[in-house]
Amino acid sequence: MAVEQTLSIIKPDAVGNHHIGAIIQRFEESGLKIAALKMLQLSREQAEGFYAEHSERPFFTSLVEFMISGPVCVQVLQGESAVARNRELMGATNPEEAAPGTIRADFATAVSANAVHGSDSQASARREIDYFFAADEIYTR
Ligand code: DAT
Ligand code: MG
Repeated sequence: MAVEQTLSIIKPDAVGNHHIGAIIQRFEESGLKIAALKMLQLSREQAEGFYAEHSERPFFTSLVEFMISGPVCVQVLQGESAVARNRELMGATNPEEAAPGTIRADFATAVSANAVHGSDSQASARREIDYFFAADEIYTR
């Protein structure tokens, strides 16, 4: 096992439903450290660039509209196997398929409004962290 960093986003539905604190608590209680944290309103261009890998998918336009529908909370999580552990905490993309006790099972309302994003590999984590944070905004101690 190795210490990794991963990018997490609390999406506009969960921010709007006042779940920021409950979600961050799950990260911290699982041993994932918050190494960076910011709240921001994504521009359309930022959201399209972030989800560029999905640009040909039928849900791309609605995904971008959703991601810019309100502010998001973006954080870098750090810890042993952080990428996989965050995905476990999140649960399946579709909340109807998410295991009980996962963030998406408890806070998501639809596949299109599923409360959180998490990087799916160490390579995408590096790209996604760099997309939102400068090196001096990340506290690795
Ligand atoms: P994940 O967020 O679990 O990594 P993904 O990368 O496959 O899932 O898709 C990115 C986001 O796109 C997902 O969180 C919600 C949206 N999405 C995925 N599949 C969808 C679908 N069938 N209908 C509507 N939105 C979808
Ligand atoms: Mg994904």
